[in-house]
Amino acid sequence: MKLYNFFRSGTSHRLRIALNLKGLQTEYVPVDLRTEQHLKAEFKTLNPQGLVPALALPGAAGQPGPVLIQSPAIIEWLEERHPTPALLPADPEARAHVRALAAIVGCDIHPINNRRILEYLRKQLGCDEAAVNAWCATWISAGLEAYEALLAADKTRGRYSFGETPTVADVYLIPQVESARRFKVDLAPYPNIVAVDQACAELEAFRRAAPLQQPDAQ
Ligand SMILES: N[C@@H](CCC(=O)N[C@@H](CS)C(=O)NCC(=O)O)C(=O)O
Repeated sequence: MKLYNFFRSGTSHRLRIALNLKGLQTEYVPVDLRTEQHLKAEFKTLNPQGLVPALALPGAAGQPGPVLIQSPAIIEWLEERHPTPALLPADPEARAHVRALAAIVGCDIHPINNRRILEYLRKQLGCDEAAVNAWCATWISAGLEAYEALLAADKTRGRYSFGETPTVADVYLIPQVESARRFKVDLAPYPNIVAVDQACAELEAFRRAAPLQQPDAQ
């Protein structure tokens, strides 16, 4: 499998964590967002949306296989194709809870702080860096505040966002915490999130997926 990704991309980071937790190896193919390689025709033949990550699967008899896009879809595919270790709990209500935690990050924080949105703020709306950072901090904080409240309310929670083993909630949360630090969001109001981040940092799967561990990190 070829993983088209960028070291500092949160969606790439979440997919790297999920792949590592499943014990799967991939060939790392860097797509540099800083030089807009993702917008070039070559990459758009893989993902017409021009966004990372993309996961190219091997085909039969040396032929190219399908290219999977959209990290939530790829992570669901991983869970279906490689069910062990499970990244979702068995109980349907618990699954809905874990998916909701992941969606706070995946649907409500990340999309509005994505590079192309920030570029629009800068170039079309004339925002300076202070305004862009304030935008990011506002929406990251709003999402983390809700995530923290859900962690605090879960009296049976273990070391991670749900239970005693990592789930897709952690897969989504940890890259968002990384990004929060980059945008200098104060994490002090989120002690449960900080504790989950520390628990995940003890796991090799999370450590190996970190942005600065990637071959294109500079
Ligand atoms: N919903 C997509 C979002 C992918 C996405 O936004 N990727 C970002 C990097 S984290 C990207 O390629 N951004 C390029 C840009 O905004 O120009 C997914 O989860 O895969």
